[in-house]
Amino acid sequence: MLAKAKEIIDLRSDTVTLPTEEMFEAIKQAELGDDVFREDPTVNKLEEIAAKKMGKEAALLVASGTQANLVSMLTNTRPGDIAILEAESHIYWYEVGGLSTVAGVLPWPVKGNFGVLNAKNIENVLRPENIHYPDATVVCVENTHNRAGGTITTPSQMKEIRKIAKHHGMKVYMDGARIFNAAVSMKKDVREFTQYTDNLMFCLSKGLSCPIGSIVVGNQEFIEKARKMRKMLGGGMRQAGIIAAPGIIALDKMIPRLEDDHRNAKILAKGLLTIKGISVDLQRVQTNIVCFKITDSKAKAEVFTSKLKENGLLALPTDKNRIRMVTHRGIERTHIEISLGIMETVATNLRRENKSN
Ligand code: TLP
Repeated sequence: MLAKAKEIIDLRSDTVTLPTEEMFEAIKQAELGDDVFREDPTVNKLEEIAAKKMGKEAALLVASGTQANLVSMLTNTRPGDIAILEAESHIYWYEVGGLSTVAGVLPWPVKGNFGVLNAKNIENVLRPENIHYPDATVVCVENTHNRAGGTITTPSQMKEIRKIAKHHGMKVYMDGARIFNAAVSMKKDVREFTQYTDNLMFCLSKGLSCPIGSIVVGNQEFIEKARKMRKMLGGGMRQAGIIAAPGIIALDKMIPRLEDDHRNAKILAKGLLTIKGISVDLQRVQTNIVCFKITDSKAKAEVFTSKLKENGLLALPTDKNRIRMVTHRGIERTHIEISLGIMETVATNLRRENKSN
């Protein structure tokens, strides 16, 4: 008889979540049409629901978060413009430079406070009109901020950013891949955040458990142009209702449960605090992401995560000595307890090895 395979605990990302049974059923039952002709009723319904939920006029279903950001940047700017963004933002770090290579935009990175921009650090990089300078036309906010560890830009901070952006004639765009995590964590309606943006995107395929998809939201004119940009990028999809059907369930049912992920992330972070050789800033654990540092100068994040993997625990190294763990629907409290046990063992073993070397 075959031994039962040991369960792998996957904390690399909330993108690993699988669709629910109800989502699979909805995919099977979805009413379909050709979405390039705007004839897919399921896509049309999802876009309508998404726009309403975000307090904007219109929405557009796209393939991924990266495509959503690129479509939005192409729509918000002209080649040669400056986009002001946080120095460790996803658009700047992880999107293969599409902002520059495809949209022809000059990224102007600004260091935020744990990923959060403010009026002062934006104002510091703004320059008066001058024949030499490109136009800064958009400020991008990432909410929650991935590399900073899921930190939230609050509605009042958003308001401040909007004020300075508008004062200087710029648009406010939000990479809201995980904006529902921010809203749930602060117990606020998501529109309290989105009201300070001109347009934004959010992901269906992360904590909301959909297999594919992100949504760009904004006014009618913006979405019309974005639709064309999506087509240009090869993102015009046909019977995309099979993607939209689980998206409708996600927006209807999957948002409140993000609270469980936040609770588990806090338990994980507090547990990590007790492990020798690991440091974590609890203040930064605001949603479902936990970033921690390996403090032993000889230990490397890559080595640490490969040892975790040998023990059935998956995590992502994000720097030489930093590791990221993300909680999601596949992770229960018991998984957190098992993970902490594995972390303790690996940390202790590595300390011993480093001492004897
Ligand atoms: N982030 C992924 C990886 O790319 C790192 C993850 O596992 O967190 N904006 C933000 C803030 C994101 O975190 C991500 C995905 C994206 C955009 C891009 O979304 P996808 O992966 O759908 O292209």
